[in-house]
Amino acid sequence: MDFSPDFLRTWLLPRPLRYFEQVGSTNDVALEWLREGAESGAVVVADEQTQGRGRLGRGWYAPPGTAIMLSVILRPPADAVGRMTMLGAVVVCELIERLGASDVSIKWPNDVRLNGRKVCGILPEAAWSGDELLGVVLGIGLNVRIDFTDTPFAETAISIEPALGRSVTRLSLVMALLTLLQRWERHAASDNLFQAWKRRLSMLGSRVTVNAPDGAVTGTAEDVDATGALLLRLDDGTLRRLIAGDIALGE
Ligand code: BT5
Repeated sequence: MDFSPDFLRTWLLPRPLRYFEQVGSTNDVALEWLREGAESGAVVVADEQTQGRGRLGRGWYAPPGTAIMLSVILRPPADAVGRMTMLGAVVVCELIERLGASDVSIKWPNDVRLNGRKVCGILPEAAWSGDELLGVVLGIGLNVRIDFTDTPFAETAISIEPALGRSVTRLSLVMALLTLLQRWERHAASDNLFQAWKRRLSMLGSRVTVNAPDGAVTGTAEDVDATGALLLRLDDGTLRRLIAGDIALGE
């Protein structure tokens, strides 16, 4: 077994861990825990999710024993709340680069790519009590050894082990990920984080189509701003600022 919840629990102290062999969604557990008053840095890990969530009602695929599914409770300062996707993406990029991978990039807004394919998805979700922000749950799904053959993701997804050609334990990955997260979290509002994110973006200068909430828009991905928004130069010369949406490379 390449994962030990008991080892992780001790290593994490004083921060608490909730571990599940099987759960609906680690983000749902963490959001509930946050509302019950969980401390910052509390971690939820599952070996399998039955209701793993992506954005916009999409699902997340990961058979048991093959991936990292984790949610961390954070209480970022107001100026860093909008930076949680950026934070997660930079942390995961550094993690994979430290394993020796060279082709690691970020597809705006929330995919980490290895060799041009999605290796990780990031899902930050905030919990509110009226107008008061209780905190944020940062959900991370990382493919370690998922066999995507005969799945709908065979051409678009990748896992760390086959890409690197060697085995890695999920325990060591989770510990390294949480260590990097703790290090970067304090600098979530900094220009350093923004630059670390921006230089890994794969599509600046390329022609892209973004499925924005109000419909698809095509243009050149000119830049990003410090909030993480994408600045898209439309064909009529105007600049459109997009804060969320899906991006499709090419026309
Ligand atoms: C994401 O959504 O990429 C965010 C995924 C976050 C998953 C984590 S796991 C721990 C925590 N608990 C949860 O319930 N969720 C978080 P999005 O950008 O909407 O991408 C979802 C899409 O990626 C799906 O519709 C598929 O097309 C594709 N996909 C699903 N599983 C995948 C995988 N393992 N690897 C690569 N692509 C996948």
